[in-house]
Amino acid sequence: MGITRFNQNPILTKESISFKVNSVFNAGAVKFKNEYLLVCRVEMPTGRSSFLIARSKDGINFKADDELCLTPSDHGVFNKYTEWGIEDARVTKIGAKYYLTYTGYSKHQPLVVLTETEDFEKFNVLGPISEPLNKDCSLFPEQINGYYWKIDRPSAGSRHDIWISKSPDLIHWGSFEFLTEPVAGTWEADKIGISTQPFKTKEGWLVLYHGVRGYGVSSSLYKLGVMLLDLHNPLKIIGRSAEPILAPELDYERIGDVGNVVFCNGWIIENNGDVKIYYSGADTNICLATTTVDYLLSICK
Ligand code: BMA
Repeated sequence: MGITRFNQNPILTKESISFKVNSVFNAGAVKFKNEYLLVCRVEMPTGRSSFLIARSKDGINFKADDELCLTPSDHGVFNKYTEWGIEDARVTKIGAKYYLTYTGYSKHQPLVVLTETEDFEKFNVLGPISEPLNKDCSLFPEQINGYYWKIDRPSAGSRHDIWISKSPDLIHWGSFEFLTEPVAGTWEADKIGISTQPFKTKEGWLVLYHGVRGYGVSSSLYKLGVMLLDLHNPLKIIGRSAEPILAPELDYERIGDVGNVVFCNGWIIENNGDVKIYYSGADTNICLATTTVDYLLSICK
């Protein structure tokens, strides 16, 4: 089966937006009231990003709203941590609420911000749930052993590893533990970070992640991989793809503001096991690729 790119990619570009933006990319994805929602990152002409919702009945044809849903200045007392933009939302439904975890960017450098919503109209900013330098955070959709769990990617010197931590209330986090690291000499040699919200299968928690390999003086190649974490103890990795499942190949993935990037922070998994991966090419657009849960599980083995 494998991964199939939608033949009319990209599904959203800056031309799809009714106001002036530099780019639309890196969308969180969720089903809400029989609609597919993408919480898109729009980089404004200033170079600072905000979030804009795009909606669809079929998961393929999206229409972007006319107004931003969340901006850096909506962050009240936390504005100082989002002044340079908010980026790359992951959306996790826990109980009746939806939680957005995303990068707040400012002179303090990137950190992870948490915001909740029940209707994707009113957003309640809960504030930073990490110190800088941290990005690529996703919440697990349910409590495990009595705690909420998150996965994120602190950067410490030259290390860009994935860590896991726990919380009794989603606000106060502790029990920080290392999960996994880049693999020397491979496509994911320099950095890794989680892509999607974890999805529960009988065999474990399935997650997409990105792997980065630097080349030349200042360029990086971003590709996607998949891993499977133990259902009862996500600190145990059951399997991880040896090869990338998606890599920049086509013009819309190679050419753009940041070339040779496929980056993903949202997927939607249908009841029949079909998977819609929303990803961005070259930090410039939003694309769709499809696969199945069974295929992703098969390559984790
Ligand atoms: C990462 C993030 C993403 C971006 C990617 C590739 O560090 O900042 O927003 O898509 O780099 O440029």
